[in-house]
Amino acid sequence: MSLPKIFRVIIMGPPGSGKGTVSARIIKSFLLKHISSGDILRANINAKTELGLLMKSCIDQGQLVPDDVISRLILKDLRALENSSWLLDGFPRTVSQAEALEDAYSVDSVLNLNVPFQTIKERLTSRWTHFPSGRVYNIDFNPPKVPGLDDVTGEPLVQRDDDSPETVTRRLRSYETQTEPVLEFYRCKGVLQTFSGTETNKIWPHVEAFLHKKFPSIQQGVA
Ligand code: G5P
Ligand code: MG
Repeated sequence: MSLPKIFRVIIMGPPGSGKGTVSARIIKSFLLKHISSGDILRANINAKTELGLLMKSCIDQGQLVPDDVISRLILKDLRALENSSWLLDGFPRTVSQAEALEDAYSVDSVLNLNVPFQTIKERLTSRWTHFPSGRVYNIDFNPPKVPGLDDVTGEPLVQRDDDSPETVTRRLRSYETQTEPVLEFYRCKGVLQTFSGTETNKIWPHVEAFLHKKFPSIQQGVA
């Protein structure tokens, strides 16, 4: 009997392009485990782990954390998911990270959300997050049912320290210099699929149709 195929998918895009929002929709419809590097780092900061304390100033300043630190962290989590299909959000973000991932796993698809920087700047100042789960809200786009509180747990929402306009500008700059070359890395491997637009609700049907066609066996409800 052959083992079921494991699918490995990455979601990329500039800060605020909707990676978290689209990932939440993907895992509702597809049997993929969502791993977000930013959520893992913020959980470490919240729990005041040694790693979290070391990385906090880097993240608050809108800089990337060192490649070896984040690669070790993510590859350890992926090893624990050896028999599951996964969706990786926020990693890899440099060519060196992409190479470290490639040494361990081959990636089936890279979904690239291509959203203009001006749209992103407007979005991030009105983002509210539930840190324990990583659920994101936006005052205009998807407000919580009760202002300031998470829909599922009723716990308070907070704004990320790195969502100030100056830090967002720095994050976008580091995306251009350090992360855009990763798109080329995956384009050369023939696995890059780009989705362009300014609204997640218009981008999402294209992502969903692509995944349905490419990975029919991991739709929720398909045995
Ligand atoms: P993160 O956490 O990976 P970013 O900067 O890549 O952070 P971010 O900010 O989490 O990405 P996103 O997930 O792409 O953005 O977007 P989102 O949260 O879904 O949506 C943004 C907002 O827009 C939300 O409020 C959402 O509700 C709203 N929205 C969505 N769609 C629409 C729409 O159509 N219209 C409107 N109006 N609103 C919408 O990384 C954080 C930091 O961690 C470190 C770095 O320091 C990084 O800066 N880090 C790493 N460092 C090194 N290497 C790595 N691999 C690292 N990973 C993380
Ligand atoms: Mg995110």
